[in-house]
Amino acid sequence: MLLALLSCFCSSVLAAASGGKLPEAEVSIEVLHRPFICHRKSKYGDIMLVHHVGSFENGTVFHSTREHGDKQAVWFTLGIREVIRGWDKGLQNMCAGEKRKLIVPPALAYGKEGKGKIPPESTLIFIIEVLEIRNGPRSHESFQEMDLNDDWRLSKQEVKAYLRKEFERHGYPPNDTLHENMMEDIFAREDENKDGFISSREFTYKHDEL
Ligand SMILES: [Ca+2]
Ligand SMILES: [Ca+2]
Repeated sequence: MLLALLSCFCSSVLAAASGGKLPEAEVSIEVLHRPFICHRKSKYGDIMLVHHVGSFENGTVFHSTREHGDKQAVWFTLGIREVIRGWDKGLQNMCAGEKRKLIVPPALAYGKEGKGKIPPESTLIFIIEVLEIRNGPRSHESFQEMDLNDDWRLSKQEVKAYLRKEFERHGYPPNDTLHENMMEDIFAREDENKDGFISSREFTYKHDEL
């Protein structure tokens, strides 16, 4: 978290030093298909299963999940920079079954350097189809599940109870020493104001850069 804050601070300093405001790059979103029934819409922290086709502006396809590799759809977490920023920005509020076309400028994709098959300064076009949306580990729902007494903050006992339950769920024997160490580790990282509780704000990912 501290690192995220520092990098954010540095980039705003750089932007200021380079002589004022850089226009924020935008991703263009076109909804190609939206299902009639939509039980939930994607939001930051959700994990999403998608098929996608990525191409350059000239139409050359550089990746297609249905054609390449193991031909499986891929899971990723929305909003945590696991994927390019263009996806984090462009895949919010989607329904399972929805299909979108995103036009992602280089600033929200692989930028000046490029990556692998992607040359520097490439605008990328994606057709993305969402197969499934689930609660990620940082979702509001997960927080509520951990917050046993509904006071909107997680105590050390609540975090330990959660760890014990998760271990059981995955078939591991409870291990108090391990739970204690994991809990201390979690609090060292997440309890930013060191008041002995993880607030819902501290729990949720920061999205400063999105
Ligand atoms: Ca609580
Ligand atoms: Ca706290």
